[in-house]
Amino acid sequence: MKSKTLGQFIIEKQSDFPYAKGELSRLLRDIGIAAKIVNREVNKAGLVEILGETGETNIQGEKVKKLDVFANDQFIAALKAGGEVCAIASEENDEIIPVESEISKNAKYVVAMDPLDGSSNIDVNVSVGTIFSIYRRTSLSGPGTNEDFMQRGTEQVAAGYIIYGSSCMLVYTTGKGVNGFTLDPSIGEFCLSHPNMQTPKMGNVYSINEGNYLHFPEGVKKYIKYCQEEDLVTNRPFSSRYIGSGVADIHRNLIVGGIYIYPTTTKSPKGKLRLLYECNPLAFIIEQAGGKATTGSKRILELDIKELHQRTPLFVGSAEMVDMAMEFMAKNTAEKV
Ligand code: AHM
Ligand code: MG
Repeated sequence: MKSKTLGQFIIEKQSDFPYAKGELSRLLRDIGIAAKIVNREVNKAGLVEILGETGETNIQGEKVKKLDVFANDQFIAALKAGGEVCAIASEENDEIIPVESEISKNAKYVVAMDPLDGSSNIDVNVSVGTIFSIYRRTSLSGPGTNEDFMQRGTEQVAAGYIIYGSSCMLVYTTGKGVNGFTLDPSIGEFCLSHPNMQTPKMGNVYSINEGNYLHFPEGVKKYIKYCQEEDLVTNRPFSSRYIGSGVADIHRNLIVGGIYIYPTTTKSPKGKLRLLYECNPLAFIIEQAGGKATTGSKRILELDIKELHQRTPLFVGSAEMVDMAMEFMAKNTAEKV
């Protein structure tokens, strides 16, 4: 039987939102369109002049890659053309992008995104991703403002990611479970391949950049040692798997069970990952799939946000593994975040 396309699925689910007039559905459709264009370019990246750096550095102090810029431009263009957003925040832009146009004058939503996550993997043919988060605007009219983005993760209306991997997948939630769609290149449509995704309560994979070990908090160091110990009952040692593309690492762990940690380090005392467009959307998805996402002591979705590019440590994945890692953190109270 042919599986449902993303478009068909979205229309069917619209009845979950009795007051919805189709705007959110159209917004998700716009994201799907940009994702297909980015996927096309990622697939032929070695053949066209799109690998490498632009020569610029972004607000995060990171070197900007050509594909970062391409993906950013595609998502912004699709969102603007769709007319459902009044502002966009992106990892690639220091400030928000207010949207002012005739078609967006009644737009209810704002979108925060990391257009191409896992930048260090772009040039080496390893999976990268896009992360997005959708909020209802809090301002009343006109182009959106910075304030529209200063909402807790619990206020997200929808969130998702696209993984440009051995196949291209779009995974999203609107707060009623998580569904995954695989791009069928023969028809150019995302088709429902992973309905109602649930992450195992317990897994045996841990994902962390162990090169930073010496700079980790004591609780994380002890948890890593715990993962490496031999114990038949708990099936340890666990396997270490770290791609360096957060979307790919978290997607794998979502399916097979595991924990992904990006803690504070002495180099990045607030953590590396950004709350608005990386941690909140990923946390929303993982919680909806039955997992947990915390800073090591607090729930990610309940954090207050004060800055667009605010960073936070992240412990995310199978609920029992996150609980255990948090216990190790709590025993080292000085390091609570
Ligand atoms: P990016 O948005 O600049 O790509 O940074 C986020 C990425 C995550 O995808 C990944 O898990 C992590 O940074 C890797 O960082 P590191 O190279 O420090 O391990
Ligand atoms: Mg990123």
